[in-house]
Amino acid sequence: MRILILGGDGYLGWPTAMYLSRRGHEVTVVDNFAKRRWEKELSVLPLLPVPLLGDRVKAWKKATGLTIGKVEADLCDFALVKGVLHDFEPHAIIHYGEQPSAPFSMMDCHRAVVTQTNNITGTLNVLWALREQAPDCHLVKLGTMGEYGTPNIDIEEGFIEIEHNGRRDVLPYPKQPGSFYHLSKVHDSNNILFACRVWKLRSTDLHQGVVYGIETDETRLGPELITSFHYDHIFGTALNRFCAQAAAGIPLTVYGAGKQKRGFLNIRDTLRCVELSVLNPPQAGEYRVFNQFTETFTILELASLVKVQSGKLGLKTEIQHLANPRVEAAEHYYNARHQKLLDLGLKPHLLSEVLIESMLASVRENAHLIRQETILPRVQWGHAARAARAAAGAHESTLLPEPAMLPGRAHPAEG
Ligand code: USQ
Repeated sequence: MRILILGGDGYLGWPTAMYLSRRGHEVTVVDNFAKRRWEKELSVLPLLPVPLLGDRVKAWKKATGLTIGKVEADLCDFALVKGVLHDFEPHAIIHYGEQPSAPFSMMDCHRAVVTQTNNITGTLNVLWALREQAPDCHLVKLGTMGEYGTPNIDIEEGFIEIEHNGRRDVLPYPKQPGSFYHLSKVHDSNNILFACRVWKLRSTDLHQGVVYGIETDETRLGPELITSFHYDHIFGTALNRFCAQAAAGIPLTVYGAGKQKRGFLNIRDTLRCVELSVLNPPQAGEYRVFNQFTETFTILELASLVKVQSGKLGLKTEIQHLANPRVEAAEHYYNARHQKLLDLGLKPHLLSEVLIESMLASVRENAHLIRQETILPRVQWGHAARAARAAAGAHESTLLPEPAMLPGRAHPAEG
């Protein structure tokens, strides 16, 4: 198939491009390198320097003989998006091309606007370009499990049957997201659902959990084929951060008591889920949601697993309960359905001790590159920030001053 990967220079986009190229698809990557600019702007670069897209594509050709196309384009430029679809005539588009961080979106007004403008405008442009250039093309959109929040009932896959005043209907599942980033995905979902309904486009909205992992079969084919690994407080996600913290001898940063529960998946399963979606497209006019995660853990369970495994490697790891910088339920019911991808044939790579050990070992090799000042959370969601700002006489930012601690001097434990 001819497949376009939007945001194909990123943590998941690049491994997806290689994975699908290796399976015989004609792959072209579209990216405007915005993520690389945000990383520089905030001084939160990935653990290892990531080769430029041009060099990655050359390295891929050298390693496999296969060609991955590349186009530099901003999805917020409609003429460019339309031009790419016109030239490439894709059978499927995989859309990762969004600002992916919740803390980034909660940092200040500017970043909240950047997140929502970039994400929502980009997706709207893709929808209009599909309508005009490729109405049969299948849009596989990366959404997030965070769209649902943590309701006190079971979470379904996108839709829920409701009985109200004696009548029944199947309606979009209620969304209670926890950041302006997660909200941007909800707005996207609504726009995509609408476009499928009125224009008969077809789309799979992958409500993905928190991804972990450094390696895929393709990134292992050469040092220039690595993907970006973030451990910082902006772009790093929970398990990846904990592994980096353990490798660097820093206490693990559990927010609050760590009883918040989330869905997780291995980066290898992200690739397979996307492939399964592409190979099994929906009907014209169909908008479907797959909940894309394989296991649920509390944050404290994850930290405890990392602590035990790092102990086996001779690392002495502490768990530190920080005051939670986010506004999220501290303890809650969480039971989310994730059946549809299993029905299509997904065989999950479940989190094992071996995997944590190999992640730890791999990060440990480069532990000297870890910049400790980027670890502690500095973006506050709620009133704590207001108080801190008032105390500092500042107005505009929820970014707290750079902490002087590490390791040893802890934020107050929340228990
Ligand atoms: N957390 C900690 N300590 C840390 C980092 C995170 O306790 O050092 C906690 C957070 O409070 C939160 C949970 O871990 O309860 C997950 O946080 P995260 O930073 O790993 O993930 P999140 O902000 O939810 O976002 C990530 C990706 C995003 C994706 C989302 C899937 O950055 O692109 O959409 O995971 S989900 O969480 O299912 O919405």
